[in-house]
Amino acid sequence: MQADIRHDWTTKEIQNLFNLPFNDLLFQAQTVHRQYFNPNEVQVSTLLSIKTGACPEDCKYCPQSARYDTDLEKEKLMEVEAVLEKARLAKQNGSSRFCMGAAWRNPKDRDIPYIVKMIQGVRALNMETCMTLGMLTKEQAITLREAGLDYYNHNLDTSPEFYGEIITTRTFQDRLDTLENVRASGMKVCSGGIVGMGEAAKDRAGLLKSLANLPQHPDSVPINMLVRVEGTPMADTANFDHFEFIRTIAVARILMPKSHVRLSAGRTEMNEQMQAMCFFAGANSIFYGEKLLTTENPEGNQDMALFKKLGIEPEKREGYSDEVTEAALLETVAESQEPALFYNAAS
Ligand code: SAM
Ligand code: DTB
Ligand code: SF4
Repeated sequence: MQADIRHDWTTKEIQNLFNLPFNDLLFQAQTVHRQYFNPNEVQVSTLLSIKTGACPEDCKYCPQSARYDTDLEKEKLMEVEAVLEKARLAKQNGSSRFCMGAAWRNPKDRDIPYIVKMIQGVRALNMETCMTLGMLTKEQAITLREAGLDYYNHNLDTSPEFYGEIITTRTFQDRLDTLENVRASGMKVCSGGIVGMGEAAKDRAGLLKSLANLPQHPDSVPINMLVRVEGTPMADTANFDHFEFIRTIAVARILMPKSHVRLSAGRTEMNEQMQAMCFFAGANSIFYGEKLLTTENPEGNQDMALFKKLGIEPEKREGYSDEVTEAALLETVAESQEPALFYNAAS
């Protein structure tokens, strides 16, 4: 019997899942995971920052906000051809999805023609396209969809109750409105959040409840562990308990059985065993490549070495005719002979 797809989760039910004995929670999550996915496949995407820094928003975690002094090199919107060059490289390295992010509150109408060319160019490489550009109007969402954008990432970030502690320049409702515009346009929704920002356990439950009770579950749910960047108000936030992180992945898997749950930012703080536990808890997507948007990510060969140790293969795209990228990834997996025992793990 397959787990029901529900949109009426209560806070109590979610807290009860979080409070299960660890083994019971992981067993339940892995059981649900196997009902909808091959447990030995993980989807891989590459990220590129197409416009970096000088963002007018005040998200307290973010190195790209103009309000914090983070030593970041600001960059204007990249040239279309430079973006496509990076996409070609990502494809050669085995990625089948290319995600482009901009440090904007929202795209301006003058940016849209360039954005459209980027989408069309990446599509022409036979890669899936994803963008995260801030808030979108209905019309902008339709334009991006018509250009061929497959996914739009827009995170809820945290619970509605904690949200005001983290961002004051846009509301939680603004985020829900953008998600509604993306959904209505027919694009696939990627939406998740960040843990480890000093939120309470009830806020992690509140974030997952908000995601799971959307009219449709997001197709992808990135769970980020806060990357503490010097100069941001969150630089000195306490270490986040790794077991609580794994529990968050497991509960996301149980609440949203058909969604790809992405083990997202924060992996350079996690050793291989921790990441393996996250995959067991139901994470089945990662960002691949040495950089996220502005911060470090594990090297691609480390990830492939880990995949090899765990018998994981990169997920094949549905209806995907071009075998080149999968072949490239599998070759890298085969070549990864001497994997590092740990990433930049403190433990
Ligand atoms: N500016 C757009 C926006 O905010 O929607 C798109 C880019 S923004 C960097 C995308 C997401 O990255 C944020 O919503 C947040 O969840 C995540 N993020 C940013 N900085 C982070 C950090 N230091 N640690 C973890 N996740 C982070
Ligand atoms: C998401 O949820 N995580 C990614 C992606 N969506 C765009 C971004 C993580 C950013 C981490 C901080 C940085 O590299 O700037
Ligand atoms: Fe700007 Fe996005 Fe960073 Fe917020 S998360 S400061 S909107 S780039």
